[in-house]
Amino acid sequence: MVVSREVNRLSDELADVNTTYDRHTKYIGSEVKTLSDEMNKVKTDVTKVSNNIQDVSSLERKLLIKTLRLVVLQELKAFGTSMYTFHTEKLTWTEAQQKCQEDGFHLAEINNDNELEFVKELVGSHLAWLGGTDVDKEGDWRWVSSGLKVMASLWNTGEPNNYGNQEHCLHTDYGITSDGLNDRNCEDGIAFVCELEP
Ligand SMILES: [Ca+2]
Ligand SMILES: [Ca+2]
Ligand SMILES: [Ca+2]
Repeated sequence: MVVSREVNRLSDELADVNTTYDRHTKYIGSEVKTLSDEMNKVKTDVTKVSNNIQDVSSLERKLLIKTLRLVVLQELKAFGTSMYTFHTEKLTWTEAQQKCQEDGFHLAEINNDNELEFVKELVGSHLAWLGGTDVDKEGDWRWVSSGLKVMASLWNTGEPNNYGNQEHCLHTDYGITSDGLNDRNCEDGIAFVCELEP
């Protein structure tokens, strides 16, 4: 009888050990699965990041080659810390801004009198778009690249006049009778100046 009781007890204990073992095995199995899922996620993230880096470096390479081309062709002018390109191709204000942005530039923003003199020299008597507009709020002239107000001293006498209620874009106007900036219909096609800030 004693032996049989002992056998029963041992057998119960063995059953307990087996249950505990099963529970632990299941737990470890699920932990391993979680870890392996996380590892896979990390691997995917690493692949994504490395693809992004490749995209960025190929984009930078393209921009660098474009910039070098401009330097070689002597089309890139430097003033202060910025670089500029002057385009005689006649585009609307929006098209001109897009063209500048393709090269990482924006339509030029005049921040002081010296920069104005430089741009004046660059464009000569060409009418050329700059990056100012009052399209958001009539009469509130702003540079789109910084959001700063356009200095009142930059305008030609009598401008901006918002002629026909249709003049919301800013351009250079240095002619026989003009010596400053003018507002004009943004849909007109004229030359333009792009600026690249550091
Ligand atoms: Ca500027
Ligand atoms: Ca206007
Ligand atoms: Ca005008």
